[in-house]
Amino acid sequence: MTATITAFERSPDRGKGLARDTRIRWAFEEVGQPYDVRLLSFAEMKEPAYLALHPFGQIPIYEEGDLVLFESGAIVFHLAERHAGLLPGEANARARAISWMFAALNTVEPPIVDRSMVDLLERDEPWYAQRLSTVEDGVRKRLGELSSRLGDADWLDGAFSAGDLLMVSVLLRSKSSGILDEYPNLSAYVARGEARPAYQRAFAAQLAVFTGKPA
Ligand code: GTB
Repeated sequence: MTATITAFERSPDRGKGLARDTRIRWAFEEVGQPYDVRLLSFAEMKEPAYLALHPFGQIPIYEEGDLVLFESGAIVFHLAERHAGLLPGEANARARAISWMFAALNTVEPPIVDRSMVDLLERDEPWYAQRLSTVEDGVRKRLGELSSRLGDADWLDGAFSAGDLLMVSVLLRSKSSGILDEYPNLSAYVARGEARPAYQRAFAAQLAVFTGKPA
C-alpha cells in the first residue's frame, strides 16, 4: 500500500523546500519508496477531521492503512526502520545515527527556528536588532559546535544516514540568513546533501506544487 503524506497546498516559502514535508519526501526518495501527497489549506489543517490525525493541526502526517504518524522525525525514523538506505545495519552505528536524528531536531533546529520566527514576527518591534543578535548568537553556538564535530568529513558518522538527512534539512533553513556561510564545512555539507539525486527529486516535487507545473 502506498503511503500518503500531507503538505501545504500553498507553502509560505513559495517552493523553497523549507516546509517539513520536504524531509519526508527526501526520505521516501532515499529508500526508493513511492508516496502520495494530500495537499491542505491552513483552514483544513485546523478542522476536527485533521486534528484527529494530527493533534497540533500541522503538516506533515504519514498515513498508511490504519497507521497515522505525525512529527517529521518520527516519520523519517519509521521509513528508515522499514527500508534499507537510511540507517546502518550494525547496532552501535545505527544507535549513533539515531542520536544525530535527535540532535538535528532537538539541539540544532530550535535556535534556527527561533531566529526565523524573530525575523518573521518581530521585525517591526523596537527590540528587533537586540533580539535578533541574541538568537543569532544561539545559532552560531550550535553551528560552531557542529562544524567542529564534522571537520572535513563528508557525513556526520560514516555513510550518509537519516541523521544527515535531518541535519541537512534543518541547516537549509539557516541558509538565507547568511550564517551558514560563516562555516564553510557546513555549507559544503549542506551542498552535498542537496546534490543527492533523492533530494533533487524531493525538492522538484515540492516545487511543482507551488508552480503548478509537473516536476
Ligand atoms: N515538530 C513538527 C514536525 O517536525 O513535524 C513541526 C511541524 C510544523 O511546524 N509544521 C508546520 C505547520 O504545519 C509546517 S513546516 N505549520 C502550520 C501551523 O502550525 O499552523 C514549518 C515551516 C513553515 C514555513 C516555512 N517557510 O515558509 O519557510 C518553513 C517551515
